[in-house]
Amino acid sequence: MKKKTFALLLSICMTMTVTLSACSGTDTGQTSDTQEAADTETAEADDANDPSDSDDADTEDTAFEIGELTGEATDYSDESHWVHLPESTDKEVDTFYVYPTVVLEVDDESGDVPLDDETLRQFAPALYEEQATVFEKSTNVYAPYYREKSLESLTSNDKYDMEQALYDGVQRTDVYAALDYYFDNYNEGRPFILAAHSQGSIVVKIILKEYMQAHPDYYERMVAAYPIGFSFTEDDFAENPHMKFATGEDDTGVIISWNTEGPDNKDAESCVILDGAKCINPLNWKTDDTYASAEENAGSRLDTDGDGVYEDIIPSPADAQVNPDRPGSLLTTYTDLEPSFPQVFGPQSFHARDYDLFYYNLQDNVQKRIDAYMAAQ
Ligand SMILES: [Ca+2]
Repeated sequence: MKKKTFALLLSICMTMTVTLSACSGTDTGQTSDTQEAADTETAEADDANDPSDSDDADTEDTAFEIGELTGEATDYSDESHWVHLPESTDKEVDTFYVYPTVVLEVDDESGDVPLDDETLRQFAPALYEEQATVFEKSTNVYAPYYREKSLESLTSNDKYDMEQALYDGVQRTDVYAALDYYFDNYNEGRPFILAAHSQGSIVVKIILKEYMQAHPDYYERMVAAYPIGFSFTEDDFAENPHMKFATGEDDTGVIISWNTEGPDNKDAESCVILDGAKCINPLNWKTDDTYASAEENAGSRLDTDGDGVYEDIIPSPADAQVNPDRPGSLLTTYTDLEPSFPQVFGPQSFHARDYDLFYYNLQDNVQKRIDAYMAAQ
């Protein structure tokens, strides 16, 4: 069976019934640093203010506690639990990439997709090829498998509750364990980038709010976070003053995000656009509504025939403008694209093309922020 893009998969699944076999989980019972920390914290809740109680080197310097985790973490010492590990670490910076929603529905009440799910195993690597390859030019890219929520399960939550569903679920447990394993065994002190799309970006929001606050020693090495295709809101930043949204093309330690839409999504309900969402334009790296014509687009990368091979579209017809009337929305007048799952994103969302349309500007920007980070050391 040929690989297809997420959008194509969605469009197919909208017109046919997909039967997904119920698969057993892949837990191995390994306990992560974070799980240990959470267990320790739970056991010592009554005297949590005494720092001498903690035996975890990563958390003893901070009063910030990671909330109790759900379930047993996936074993990330097993390389089959990674979508991608770099063949060499010849770059000075890493990327940790969290994939978006891959599986539409599972035959399990939890909505959690087991790591041996056939659809997940087929299409998570396809999503990696589509999105995470943009970071390969400048970084060593690490991408864990994690038990994501199916699209059906995730979008059955009110959009304001999707973050809570992933926080309470095994998604946070898995990705924290993957981060623990990555920092303990792979990172070797290098600066890093967090990257994600859609559901993965909600997970990265949780990482930024909680995991990074519990690990300030890691957080200070974060060049930038690219959790694209979800909303980071004014409330998020007010409640988490350690998080900052990007204001230009080369600020570091910041969050970069947008949601690509055509004009017809003007008043649409979209599960990824939250009230007060911020947006940066990937063509001119402005957060105001300064228009960027397609001439500023360094190139798109699309799989127009769905064979899994991406073609460079240079010059690209995609322009972009931060939508002044719809916070969080990046407006493009290039609408000759299949909309992404209108039932959840609105009639003219190009959610599944957030990376593709601006691929080469994004690739350039990654290098620019790395250069700025290195110059400041
Ligand atoms: Ca193709």
